[in-house]
Amino acid sequence: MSSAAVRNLILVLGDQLTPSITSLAAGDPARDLVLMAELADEARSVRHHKKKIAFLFSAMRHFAEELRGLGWRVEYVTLDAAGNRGSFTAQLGDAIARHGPERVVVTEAGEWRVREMQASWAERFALPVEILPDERFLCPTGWFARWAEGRKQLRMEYFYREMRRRTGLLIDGDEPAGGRWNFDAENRKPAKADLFMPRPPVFAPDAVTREVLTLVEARFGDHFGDLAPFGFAVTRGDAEAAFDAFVDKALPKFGDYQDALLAGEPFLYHAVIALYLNCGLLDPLRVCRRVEIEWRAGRVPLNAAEGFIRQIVGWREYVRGIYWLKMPSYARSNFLGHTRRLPDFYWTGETAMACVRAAVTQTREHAYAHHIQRLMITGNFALLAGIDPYELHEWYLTVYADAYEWVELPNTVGMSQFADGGLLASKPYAASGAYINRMSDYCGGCRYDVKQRTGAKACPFNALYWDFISRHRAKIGRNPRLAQMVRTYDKFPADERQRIADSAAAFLAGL
Ligand code: FAD
Ligand code: DLZ
Ligand code: SF4
Repeated sequence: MSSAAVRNLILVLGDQLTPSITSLAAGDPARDLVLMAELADEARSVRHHKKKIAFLFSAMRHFAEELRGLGWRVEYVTLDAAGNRGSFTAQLGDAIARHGPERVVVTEAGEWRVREMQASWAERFALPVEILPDERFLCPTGWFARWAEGRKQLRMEYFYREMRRRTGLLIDGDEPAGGRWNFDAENRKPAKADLFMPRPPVFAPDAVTREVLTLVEARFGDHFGDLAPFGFAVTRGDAEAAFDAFVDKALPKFGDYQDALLAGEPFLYHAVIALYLNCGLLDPLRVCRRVEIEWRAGRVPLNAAEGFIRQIVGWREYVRGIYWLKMPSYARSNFLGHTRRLPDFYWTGETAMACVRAAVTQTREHAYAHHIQRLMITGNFALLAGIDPYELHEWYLTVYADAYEWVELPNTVGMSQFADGGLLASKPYAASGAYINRMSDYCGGCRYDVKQRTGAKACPFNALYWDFISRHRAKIGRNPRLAQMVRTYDKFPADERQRIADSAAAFLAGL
C-alpha cells in the first residue's frame, strides 16, 4: 500500500465495527488511511473462547470490506501476515513508520487496559494522537460522573429513569408509557418445556469465516470452547437479521420469561445480541427505538418492550458508567474477602450439580449463557463458595462471545459477587437451591436432592447458602432482605447450624 499522502492514520479496534464511529466520522476517505489488525496480544489478553476470537476476526474482516465499499483505504493485518507485530502499540508504530501520517486518530477504547495504551502513544511516537469519545454509548462518562456525584448509593432504577427521559424512549408527554417506569414484577415466570422456544438464526460460515475458523483452530486450538458448529452473524446485515428474528419470534415473551431457566434451552426468549451490540454491528439506540415501535403498533406487550429497553439504556449504560467511574481499583474489589480458587469444573463442566453442568456445557458450546445462568447459577455458586472475584472475572471475560471488560467486570464484581460492597447492587444475589428449583427444571435431573439442606445427597447450594449467611452476617446483615435470612438462620437449632457448617465445609473441601 502506498505510503504517500496519509493525513490521518485511523486505528479501528475490533469492537469498533461501526462506520459512523467518531474516528471515521472525523476522517476523509480521500486522505486518510484506516488500520485494523488481528492481534495475538488481544486474543490472549485472557485466553478468549475460540468462538469469540473467530467471531471477532471474521466480523473485522467483513467490516474492512464494508469500509472499502464506502471508499476507505484500509490496511488490514491478518494474524498470520508477515508484518503482524502482535500488539496495538507495535502495529501502530510499524504503520506510522511506513506511512508517515500527520496524526493518529482513534475512538477511545472500551477497556481501561487499552485506553492506557492509547494515552501513551502521543509521547511514544512523538505525533499528535486524537482520542475521540465513543458516542455509540448513550450516556457520556462525564454525565454519569455528575449524576453519581454526592449520591450515597447508585441505584440503576433512578439512572434508568433519567435515561428514559434523555432518550424519550417509552415516554408519553412527561410520563412513562403505561404509567410505570418498571414492569419487572411481571417478568418472573418460570418457563415450561412445552412452550414454543424460538432459536436464534444460524448463519452458515462463508469463505471468509471458514478461513478464520481454520486460522483460529491452528493458533488458538488450546483455548476453551468449541469452534464448531459456528453460526454467529459476522456482517451488519446478518446481525440485523438476527435482531429481526428476535423481535418477530421471541420479544413478545421476553418480559414474561426473562428470569426463567430450562434444561436444554440455552437461549429461551433472550435476544442473543450482546455480542453484536458490543462490537458495533448493532446500534443500541436503534434497537430500542425499533422495540418501542413494535409496542406502539400493538405487536408486543409493554412488559416485554420496557424490560428489553431497561436492559440496554438502563443496565448496559449503568454498568459502563460505574466501570469508568471506579476503574482501575474496581477490578480488585473484594468486599467479602473471598480467596478460593475457581474450581476446575468451570472449565470442564464435570460436576454432579446439574444446573452448573448445564451452564458450563452450553457456555463451552455456544460462548453464551443467558443472564440468569450467569447471575444465579455460575455467579451464585461462586459467591456462596467464596471464589476469588478477580479469578471469576477473568473466567467470565474469557468464556462469552459478548464479553468486554467494561460490561463484564461490573456485572461480575458488582452485581454477581457483591465485591464492591453494594455500590452497584442493592443486595448480594445469593440464593439456595429452592430458587433454582422454582425457576428451572434442572433439579429433577440432578444427583442431589434440592429439598435436603445437609448431608451427602443434599443440594450443595443449600448448606452453602446458609453458611454464607452465617459467615457474612456482619457485612450483609444490614440489608433488610438478608437481615431476615440471618434471623431465620439464628432460629435453626444449634445442631442444625452445626450440620450446615459441616456440610458446607465437606463440600468445599472436595472441590
Ligand atoms: P438479553 O437478555 O436478550 O438482553 C438484551 C440486551 O440487554 C443484551 O444483549 C445486553 O446488551 C443488555 N443487557 C442485559 N442485561 C445486562 C446487564 N446486566 N449488563 C449490561 N447489559 C445488559 N453482558 C455483556 O454484554 N457482556 C458481558 O461480558 C457480560 N458479562 C456478565 C457477567 C455476569 C456475571 C453477569 C451476571 C452478567 C453479564 N452480562 C454481560 C450481562 C448479561 O448477562 C448479558 O448482556 C446477556 O446475557 C447477553 O445475552 P442477550 O444478548 O441474549 O441478552
Ligand atoms: C477482544 C479482541 C480480540 C480477541 N482480538 C482483537 C484483535 O485482534 N484486534 C483488535 O483490534 N481488537 C481485538 N479485540 C478487541 C479489543 O481487545 C478491544 O478493542 C478492547 O478490548 C477494547 O478496549
Ligand atoms: Fe442445582 Fe441443587 Fe437443583 Fe442440583 S439440586 S440442579 S445442584 S439447584
